[in-house]
Amino acid sequence: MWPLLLHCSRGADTPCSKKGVPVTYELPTSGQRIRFQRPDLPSLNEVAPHWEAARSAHWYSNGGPVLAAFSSAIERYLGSDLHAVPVNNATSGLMVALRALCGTGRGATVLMPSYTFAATATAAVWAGFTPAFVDVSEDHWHADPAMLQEAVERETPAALLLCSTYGVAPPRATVRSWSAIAEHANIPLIVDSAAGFGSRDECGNRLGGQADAEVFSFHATKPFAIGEGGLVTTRDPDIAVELRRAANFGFHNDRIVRSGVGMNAKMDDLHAAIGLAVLDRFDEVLKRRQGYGSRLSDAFSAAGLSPQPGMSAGAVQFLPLLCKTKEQRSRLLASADRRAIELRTYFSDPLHSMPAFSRYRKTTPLPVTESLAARIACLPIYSDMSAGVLGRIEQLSTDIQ
Ligand code: T4K
Repeated sequence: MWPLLLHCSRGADTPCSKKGVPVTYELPTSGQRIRFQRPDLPSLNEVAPHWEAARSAHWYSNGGPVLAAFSSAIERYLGSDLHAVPVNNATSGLMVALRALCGTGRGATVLMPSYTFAATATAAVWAGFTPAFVDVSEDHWHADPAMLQEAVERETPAALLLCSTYGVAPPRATVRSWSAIAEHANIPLIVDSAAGFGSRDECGNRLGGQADAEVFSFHATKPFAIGEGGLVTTRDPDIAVELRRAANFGFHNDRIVRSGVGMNAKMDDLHAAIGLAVLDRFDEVLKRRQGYGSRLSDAFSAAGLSPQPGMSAGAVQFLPLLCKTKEQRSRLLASADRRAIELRTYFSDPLHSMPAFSRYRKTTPLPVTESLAARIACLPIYSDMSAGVLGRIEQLSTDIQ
């Protein structure tokens, strides 16, 4: 059911405004329907103390005081001597990373999985590169190092743009192989960890240092949610300078744009203020999301559905579960529909099957990608799920046994 109209006459004694044009908000009236995501951003009261720092400095973007405080807080949170470059969303973060590390694309090939969100390939195309797709491993759903090695030899790519699929940390050995392949080919490794801010790898380290540049999303639907926003991290101070430059029109300190044309991918201070408020409670949010993920994953294991290895240490944007067969997935989706629960099937269709991307080369057949895409079902996860909501989702598992 959509929408509920909330009329808010400015001039009336409402929280909306003091005077002027009436404002109408269209709010979803979902009734009993369980939405796939239901973001919960901080209240204005929580954001206000941070925002006041921008107001008292009269500095709202282009590296204002709140943005600087947010960058430092993120660096302290991630640790490991990482440099943090906040950006206005992960898609532009990927474009900035590609341009900072590889210059203008001129159509050069970038290897990436097809089993990812459209933004990964979109960013490469907008930055001037040509995607070529590699398969993922059925063991962990991240790019398969053996396939990658073969593809690098054949395609001589300009960069590897690999993913922490669903924001879950790839096994350390896999990341080591990716790095070795990139290093041997003398090309940069960029990792799209969009949903992975706060995820930990098998050694307990937070993601952020897996590549020459790693990219996170702070979109409203992500566990670390500020509305629109993102982050690029790197260990290398020189790369950090290039990333900041690429996100700020390409300006050097003397405000001259030299070889590399940049873009405007800056995060503003209001989003940084929201980010500081999110950071205050993020560990608690992560703990809850991981708890819901484990509970639902256990409930569905009786029906033979399996989670991605490493999920329990992830930030758990939502819960992807692999059905035994595509028929079982169809039954699950139909049952969810009947019970008014919104499920999703990310990443189906995989990119190589989408019309906009099907012209790009598959470096090999992609059987694992196709098998995952045909059987994946993603369950809702929020930061605050009631026992009632969790119970209703669990009921689906009994429908498909
Ligand atoms: N790389 C990867 C691997 C990614 O997964 C993504 C984004 C990116 C890069 C790019 O990151 P950004 O440039 O966005 O920072 C959503 C997100 O918009 C997208 O950020 C995310 N991946 C993707 C996996 O999910 P949609 O188009 O599928 O979302 P949508 O609008 O259908 O909403 C999903 C659910 O959330 C629905 O139940 C509605 C609900 N919702 C959504 C919003 C925004 C709310 O209840 N409230 C809200 O404010 O892409």
